[in-house]
Amino acid sequence: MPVKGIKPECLKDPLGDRPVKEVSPPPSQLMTGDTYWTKSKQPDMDALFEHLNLEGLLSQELLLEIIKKASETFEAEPNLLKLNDPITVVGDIHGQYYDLVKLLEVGGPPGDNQYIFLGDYVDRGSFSVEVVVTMFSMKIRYPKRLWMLRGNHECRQMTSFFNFREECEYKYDISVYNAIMDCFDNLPLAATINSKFLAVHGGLSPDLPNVKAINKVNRFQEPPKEGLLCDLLWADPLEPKDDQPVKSSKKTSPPFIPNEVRGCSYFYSFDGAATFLKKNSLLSVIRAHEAQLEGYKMHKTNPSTGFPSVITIFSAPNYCDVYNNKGAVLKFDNSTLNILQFNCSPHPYHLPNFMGVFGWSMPFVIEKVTEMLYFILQPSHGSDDGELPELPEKMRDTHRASLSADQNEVVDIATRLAEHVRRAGSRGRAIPRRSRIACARRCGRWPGWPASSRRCGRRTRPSYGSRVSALATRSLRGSCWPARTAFHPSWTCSNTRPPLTRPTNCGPRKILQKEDGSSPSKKGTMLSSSDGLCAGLVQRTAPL
Ligand SMILES: [Mn+2]
Repeated sequence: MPVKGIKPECLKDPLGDRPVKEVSPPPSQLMTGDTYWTKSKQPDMDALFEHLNLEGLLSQELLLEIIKKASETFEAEPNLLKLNDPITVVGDIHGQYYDLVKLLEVGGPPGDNQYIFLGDYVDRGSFSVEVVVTMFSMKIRYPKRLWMLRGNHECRQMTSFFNFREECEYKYDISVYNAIMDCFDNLPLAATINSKFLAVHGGLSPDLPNVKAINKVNRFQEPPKEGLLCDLLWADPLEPKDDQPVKSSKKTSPPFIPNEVRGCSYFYSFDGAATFLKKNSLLSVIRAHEAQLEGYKMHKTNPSTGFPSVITIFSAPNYCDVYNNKGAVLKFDNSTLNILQFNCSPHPYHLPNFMGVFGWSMPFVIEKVTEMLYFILQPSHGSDDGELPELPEKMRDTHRASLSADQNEVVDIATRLAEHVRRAGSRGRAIPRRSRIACARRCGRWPGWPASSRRCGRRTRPSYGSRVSALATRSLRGSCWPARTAFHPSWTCSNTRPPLTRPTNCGPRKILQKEDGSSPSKKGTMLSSSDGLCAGLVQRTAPL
């Protein structure tokens, strides 16, 4: 049993031959209620972080207890939370536990600072379970200081399609997954901050005339493919196209158009957002749901308030380990909006789809054995024998004299095979042409291979290296890789998703100079909304 207050006991290294010594070995024991709960029956956050940082797991009993407690807390909350500053707003996390730890450092300790998370805690990254455990534990510890909204990934359909379900089954089992899904059904959907900002994962809906309507939704369910609940989780702001002439922006655009990128829900236009904001006396919609290179994006400024109509915040730096984007959080304090950016943190590596190293290396073995068998079974051409080089004299006289006739024959075959391989290689044809049927049979039998290699009629199979990278693609389950946007699983994939671009209207600097022409301060830039609803907007970069 681990003893309270003492560093978790780690796996031993009796021979001292671990190749990467600067990485601590994982804890040898599961965390149980004895070390997790303090005397006052609160989660011991320090002990939990220490355990999870080392890739420690929890006992299933404890994990289910945490999920149940958090679930009960969420269930008691309304669909629409009413919050006030000071508060820090956080966007998508996507299973990037080690970046969440960094985020909490940048934003300040969760007990001393109020936080609201806008959803998408799971999928994509390999540490979604750790993110969920941390978030739920913080919720239990600080129920009125930490708030969690539902994102479009917090549902059964997305987590089965992406990798969270697989991760739960790999690290724990399906009962843990089911308990987490039931808990996600209880998450609230949106929040108002200072009655001036609407915080939500995706955005607005044609079925949302006013914010109060959010409280009328039955949220305790798997989100449907359409309707208000779907739109709050899925909608995106419509971005004006670069080639669009300026004059057309004066015309009123339709408030909502179908969102073909996501395969469900809508794009809400600037006019749609501005109308909604005015009707509800709101200043801005703060949402997550879209990766941003700078970690945030200020969408089109509303001329009547001088404030961006929509702000996107994204808190998963170096998203999917490939985007090289910054993460950011918004800090509201004293009606001032601060943007804190942060970079990614190193994390342990997992093979795609939590594949074991044996499963991963199996295709290598099969490839080599197939190649070997092919050459052994290949009928030899008479002419080849004559062309084979003589064995070195020393080998013939000394070594081969000690072998039996059979053994000598084996050596002959091996020498001939080696020569075949050498010649085939020099002709650029390591693996000869094979019949379609044989290829189909062979490729079709190995479930670990990505779909592309099952396509037959290829002259040669793609190398294992390319199959491994294709597996990485499959692990992200996007049709193109890296997948730019999460799309509804019911959607048929194509390579038409929009690229991740540098925000065009993102700088508070830009907005500021447009609004009042004053020069930016050294620490950042200030923006005041014309009606004085929000005193300022400051951008600062956290020390990285
Ligand atoms: Mn999302």
